[in-house]
Amino acid sequence: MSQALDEIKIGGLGASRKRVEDDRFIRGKGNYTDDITLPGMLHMEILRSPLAHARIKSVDTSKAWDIPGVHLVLTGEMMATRNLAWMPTLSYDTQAVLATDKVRFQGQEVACVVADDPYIAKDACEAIEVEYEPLPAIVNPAQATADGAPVIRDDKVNQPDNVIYDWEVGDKAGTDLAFEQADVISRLKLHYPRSHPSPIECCGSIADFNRATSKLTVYMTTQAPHIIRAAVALVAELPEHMIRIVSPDIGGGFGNKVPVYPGYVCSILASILLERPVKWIEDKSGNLISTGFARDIYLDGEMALRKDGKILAVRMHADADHGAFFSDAQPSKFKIGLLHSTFACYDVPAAHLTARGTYSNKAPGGVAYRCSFRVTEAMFFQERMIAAAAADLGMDPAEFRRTNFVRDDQFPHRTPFGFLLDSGQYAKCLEVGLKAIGYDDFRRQQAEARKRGKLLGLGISTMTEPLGAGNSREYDILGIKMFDSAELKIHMTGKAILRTGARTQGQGHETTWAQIVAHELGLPAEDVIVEEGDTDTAPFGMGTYASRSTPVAGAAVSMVARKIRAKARRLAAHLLEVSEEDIEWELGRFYVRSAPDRGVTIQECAIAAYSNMPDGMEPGLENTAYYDPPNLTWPFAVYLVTVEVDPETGVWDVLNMVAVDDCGVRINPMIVEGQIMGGLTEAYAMANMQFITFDADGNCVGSNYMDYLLPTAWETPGFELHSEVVTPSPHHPIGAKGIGECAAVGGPAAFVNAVLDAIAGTGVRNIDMPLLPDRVWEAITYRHDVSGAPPVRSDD
Ligand code: MCN
Ligand code: CUM
Repeated sequence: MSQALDEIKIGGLGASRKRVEDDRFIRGKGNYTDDITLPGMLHMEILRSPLAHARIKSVDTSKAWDIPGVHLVLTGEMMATRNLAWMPTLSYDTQAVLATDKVRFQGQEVACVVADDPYIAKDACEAIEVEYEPLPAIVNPAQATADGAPVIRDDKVNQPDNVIYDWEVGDKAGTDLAFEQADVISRLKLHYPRSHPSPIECCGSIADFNRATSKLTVYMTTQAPHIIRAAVALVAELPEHMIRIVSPDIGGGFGNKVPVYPGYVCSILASILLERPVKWIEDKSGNLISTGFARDIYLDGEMALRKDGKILAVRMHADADHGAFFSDAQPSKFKIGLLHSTFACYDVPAAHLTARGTYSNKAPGGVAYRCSFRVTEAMFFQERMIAAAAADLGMDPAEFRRTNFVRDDQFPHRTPFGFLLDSGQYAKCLEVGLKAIGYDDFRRQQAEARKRGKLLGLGISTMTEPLGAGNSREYDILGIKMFDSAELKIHMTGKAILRTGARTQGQGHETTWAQIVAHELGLPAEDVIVEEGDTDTAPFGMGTYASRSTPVAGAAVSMVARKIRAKARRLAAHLLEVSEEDIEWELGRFYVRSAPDRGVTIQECAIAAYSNMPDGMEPGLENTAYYDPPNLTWPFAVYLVTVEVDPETGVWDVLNMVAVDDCGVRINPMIVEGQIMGGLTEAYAMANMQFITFDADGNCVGSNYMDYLLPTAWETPGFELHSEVVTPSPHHPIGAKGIGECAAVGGPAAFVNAVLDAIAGTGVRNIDMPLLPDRVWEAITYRHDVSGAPPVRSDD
């Protein structure tokens, strides 16, 4: 009889184990960057530009130096003497650390002050006198590429205009041919507005340079500590082994904490110059106006269709507004991230995508916010286009999707842009969703309500996301190949410590990685502690973003546990005095095949590794695994929303929302549900209320939390989640796919499609997000599309 452990009881795969990290978080015992205080620590504040585009005539810091308590005032000119006025970005561009020649966006870093406390530093910033000569501002790609447009990046040689790149992918000739044969051509044009990740904790760093040991320690808010270590080594020209990056608890990242920000660099230089720890903690508005924005992309596409509803081809153009510096963190090969994952879940025979990136007088934009490198934009356009095409064909949108989905027997499926989808059951997810929302019933109610002048709408959105960047053949950042790592040390009593190269920011790795170890080794999850974020102790890894942790670091956790199990098997054979071939494994225990009662537990093997190993065996029970994934994992989801729109005011309310997510095997179902709810909440906020844009002078409009609204439990609708569809990834060791971003990626289009469905018949094809009441009202009243693209009037 089997004596295997009950996997759920030990907190293994599939257990909805409570998050162990919450023990400290809910007691207020988290250790965030701002919680850290070092002896002799000074404080740094940044002076930011009030103008979007201006030449700097002079910077006078004398009054700031005179303020008691001020230790250092840094300007661009001083940075330049150390070759630090500019730094490289993660996309092979350069970014100003402190401005020297010009300011290029409102909120750009101009100078900083280090003082005894943050208040003195702030006052001293205000005492710095900067003389500007204003220049015309550019706030969109059309202005950037217009004749005679001022060149924003006149600091760069070989940059005669504002174009960063022109990129294309797909089959142009095949696509053109399909369009010639189409019965119907459907078109859609939209702007996916800027949005901001706005984590609750802002960015910050404490740099601590110790002259005696030559060691630089930086505590900072980064999702990718090892990449930062490499960047600091290159920018500050310090030896890598003398740099220790510690990323303590993070109060939400959402992509905002991937880039390298000037504040980090300035605090490091200040600490080196002053030989004291220097703390920089960004304020909320600094974070909102100057750190990595997402999206800001103009999408224009058309779809070639056959009368019966078959998609023949897709043609798309993207104009991406990157702001003043091209600082996206994304795989080097792909200029516009993974935008070409668009239409992956549909069987599209031919497709062609062109993309142009341009500079503007806005903060750097285009970083990923809860999405795998522009997948949000890709899926949003896809699902808006699908809805428009179904309407043009006069076909039911659910039926149109069903007709065109990649079928279950088509996996692995090569998309027209070259990705290889691993697995999925798309039609089944849709059926579950339609049933849950009561599709046919709702359509009847909708028709009846119309007769009474009430506007009800139903929106569908699907998404599939390429997660787990990536295989090292195709994916690198600045030439560093993308893979990840895990190190597992089993102590002699069978307790363990696991470290990975990822960095949790709230996702729950401390809980879930231990569950993978429990699954592989039968050690109770509570016997495994998980540590991430310290480059002196963690194995090298590329960090946590693009929901790559489960697909890559999580796979490394499985693999390292399997290495440990292989060694434990040899120890078991020795303890049981049989040959290794005669040993079988069941959860938590090795036994003799011919005598299942004779066995040893994994804990007995652990102590043997320290006390009773066979001759010739290296002692100890620890190992490291580096995992280079063979492919990306492709989760799938269907989101359905029903809304009621008030035609008098344009206000819309969510009646019901259903989410069907298939992320393969769920390590911790409760955490997965939390990730989905968080993502749906953000999706709702983007679609409904988050407004941040620019006026003609480049002023950031909506640059405060009175205008840029973060959703609370009050506004957020309820969600009904479904988990019955599980398609394991065939190439992931435990069949798991990523989930962290899916709902934020796929959610927005469901809301927008629902509102547009409610006002069907007005001829309106598009309203740009956020669907604020005045925009919806304008669309209903004047029966035209409503764009929210900048510039807007300052009083809007
Ligand atoms: N998980 C699981 N089973 C699966 C897939 C995932 O149990 N099949 C669990 C994982 O073990 C992990 C969590 O779900 O605890 C998310 O896993 P994964 O999808 O691998 O994503 P990452 O851990 O790489 O997290 C990154 C992702 C990103 S890129 C953004 S942005 C985002 C997100 O996670 N930022 C977040 N979710 C967030 N959640 C919180 N609380 N805070 C953030 O900043
Ligand atoms: Cu894509 S935002 Mo997340 O990658 O940290």
